[in-house]
Amino acid sequence: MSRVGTLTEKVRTNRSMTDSRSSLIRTGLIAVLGGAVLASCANDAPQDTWQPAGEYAQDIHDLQWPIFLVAGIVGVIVFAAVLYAVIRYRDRGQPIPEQTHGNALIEYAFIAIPAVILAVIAVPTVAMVIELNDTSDPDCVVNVTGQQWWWEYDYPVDADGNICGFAPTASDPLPIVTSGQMVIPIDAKVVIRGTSRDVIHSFWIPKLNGKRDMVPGRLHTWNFKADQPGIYAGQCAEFCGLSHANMRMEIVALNDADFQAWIDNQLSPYEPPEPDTLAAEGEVTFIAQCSGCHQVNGLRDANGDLVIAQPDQLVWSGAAPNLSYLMTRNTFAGATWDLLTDRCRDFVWEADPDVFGDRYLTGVTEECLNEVDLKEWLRNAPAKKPMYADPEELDATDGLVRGMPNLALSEDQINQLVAYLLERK
Ligand code: HEC
Ligand SMILES: [Cu+2]
Repeated sequence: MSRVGTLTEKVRTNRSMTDSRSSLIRTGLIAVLGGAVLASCANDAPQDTWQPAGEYAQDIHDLQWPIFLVAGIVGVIVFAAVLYAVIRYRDRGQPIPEQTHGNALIEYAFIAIPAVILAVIAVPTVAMVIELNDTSDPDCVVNVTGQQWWWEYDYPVDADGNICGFAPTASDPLPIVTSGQMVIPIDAKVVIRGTSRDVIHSFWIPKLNGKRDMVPGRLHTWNFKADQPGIYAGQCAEFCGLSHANMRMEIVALNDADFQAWIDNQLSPYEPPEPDTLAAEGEVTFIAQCSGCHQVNGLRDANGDLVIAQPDQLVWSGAAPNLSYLMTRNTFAGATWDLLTDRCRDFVWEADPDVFGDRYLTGVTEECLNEVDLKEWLRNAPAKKPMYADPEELDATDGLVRGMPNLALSEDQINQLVAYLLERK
């Protein structure tokens, strides 16, 4: 090669070296800025595993950090080696180097080093998995059942007549049945016994523990403990069909006195609406239109007979939410919509732990009711939350609805029902 040739070659190489360097810097900057933006979003994210709020999530977090660190160091070393090789050995038209078969020592080392790292990481990881799965000696047991597309919680009465370790004031208490928001006492080891009535769902409250799949025909246990009163949000983490994205759940943690108040309220007797009110008309409409699927404990028909829902004859999963105390929760339909207006929602959700319980137990008042979403739901539920719940879709479900159908209610009926439901607390 002539001298001139070598020179131009050199200049070309240098220039493309600078190009690649500046593009590298650009990419690096974008990555750092992007990371900063993401990190700032995550600052008060409700579903952040990096902000544990109870023992089990804290355990996972304490394990996650050192492993993330080890993985990070390995990642940086690998990245640096790749970068070095890419720059140092990039194609400058040089002849292909001599090909060798490999180096036994290096190959063994590359097997041994990761094996040792993984073995070291495995020790605390396996220990932690075993510890997290120890669901013995619960302070409180809640049965959790997933179905398309909401969670039901029922609180069994134990042999001593206690619910979740608390003695209800009511004698002969019934099990409490609720949905969307699972209410627990703080600082208690709450064990859920979970399953599903249709497909596989996954129960996940990131700030309180990892995920647990809920498989039909099987029983899965999982622990929860919350340090502070408040609402901890989560969502179904296993694709479960059309409205998977609308299947959320919340754990509401209350201090002991507030939890006791919650239990007693959930067992309080049915209060029929005052005669000749909109709510009284709503009760009649409810019995006619809704009570086939939805249970309201203690509701009696015109003959004085108890009205018992039979959702198993109408709904694919065999269940519909119990509406006896609907207005004590503050979200509905798979915890996807608020029963509270935005302002009232913030007042509860952003409350300091010491006043949270009081605000939560107030439930939904007339001034705070988010009528818009509730009415939209009653007007046409499948339009709001995609479900296979309308007659033309029933072929796929053997004549049973999946979710809540469009009941073609009039606006008058809807107003009556809202007035009636507003008293369910
Ligand atoms: C064919 C059965 C069926 C009938 C009839 C029915 N619903 Fe529903 N409803 C459901 C199912 C199933 C859900 C759960 C849907 C979901 O969240 O995915 C539901 C959810 C709801 C919810 C949300 C409850 C919660 O805690 O999340 C309300 C409120 C409700 N229905 C009110 C009514 C009213 C009022 C009527 C009568 C006008 C009615 N429903 C009639 C099946 C029914
Ligand atoms: Cu699901």
